Amino acid sequence: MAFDRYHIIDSTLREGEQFSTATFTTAQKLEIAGLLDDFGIEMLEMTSPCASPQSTADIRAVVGAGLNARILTHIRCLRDDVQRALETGVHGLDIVIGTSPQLMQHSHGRDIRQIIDLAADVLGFVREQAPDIILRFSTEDTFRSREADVLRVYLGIAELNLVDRFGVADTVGVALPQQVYGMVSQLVRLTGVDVEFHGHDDSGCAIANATAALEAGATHIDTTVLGIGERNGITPLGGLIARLYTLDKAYVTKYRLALLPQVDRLIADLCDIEIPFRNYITGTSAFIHKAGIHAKAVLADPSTYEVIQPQDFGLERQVSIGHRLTGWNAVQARALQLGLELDIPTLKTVTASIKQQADTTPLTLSQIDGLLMEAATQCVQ
Ligand code: HCA
Ligand code: CU
Repeated sequence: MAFDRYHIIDSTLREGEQFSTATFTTAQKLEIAGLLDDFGIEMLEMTSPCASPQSTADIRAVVGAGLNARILTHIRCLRDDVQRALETGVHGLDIVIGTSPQLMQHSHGRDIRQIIDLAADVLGFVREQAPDIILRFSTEDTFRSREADVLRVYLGIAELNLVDRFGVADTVGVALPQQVYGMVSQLVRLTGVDVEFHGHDDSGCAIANATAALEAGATHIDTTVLGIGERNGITPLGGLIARLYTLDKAYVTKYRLALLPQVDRLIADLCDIEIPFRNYITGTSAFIHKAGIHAKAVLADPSTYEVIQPQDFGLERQVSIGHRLTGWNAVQARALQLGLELDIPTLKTVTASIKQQADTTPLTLSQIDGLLMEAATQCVQ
């Protein structure tokens, strides 16, 4: 299990740029990179310098910012791409080539033997040019590739002793956690090389799959802020943090958790989208308790219905009161916040009144406050 020695590779500046509404300026990339660096992300992956002149300049700019995070760029398995990437001064190369039948036929037209030969040539070229650069080799669409093909490629490359890390990618979001566990544990056992997992979320398993990868010994997980990426994206940074936090908070305390709301907000604003209401940790409803039974228990001890402590992320829980599912304990808590000490029969009467009105329309907090004040005045009289 690699939960206590994993690194996050945040790819908001690469996979994230492939999200439908993402086009970051240089200044925005610097702002994102700076904030993720403050958060404590260990590695940031950036779009290939071959994508456009601005992409090349942006890598130089982010490398020049002198962050603690290592800056990686994502390139095809081609000598020319390596050359262009090395010229930017980047700290690491993430090299990728497709191994699924679909990609072998429609993307590069090579068979498995030719993929191994090409990778040996390109990875050897990297080491000649930049002996110390961080070097990762990954098979795109790993989980629709034939397992025998994938293992042949990785074993062939592991023998050459050129790379620091292998990557497995669930490019179309079809893998199940058990499949990810199986593939990653085989790679760890057979090659002894560090393994990175990159998982898309087309069918909702991206966080579970990243967790399975860590359980199997993966050392690096790819994320993007809010999960942005091609189609509906990849493992979201906040979602991975939530998953690991609930296994053991110690797995995530190396990060500055209180910055997460700012990180999610920045990307939502730059992409002109909302943070989804049900988002992990930062969604508007993530810490709202509603039903009377829940509210009562949470007011007595938040851990009854809360596995994540909002204050660790600079956030606050809310107890929703003005609806038909409310209970007098929640109403009492609000009264006490207002400095009103009402007896239980009075609180129950106010609660009954809230429920009756809320059957038609939920009440606002100020309407509830009005009812409580009124009840307090009547008690005094
Ligand atoms: C891509 C595909 C990729 C690569 C992942 C990786 C994927 O957009 O180029 O290199 O680990 O999902 O396979 O993002
Ligand atoms: Cu991807």
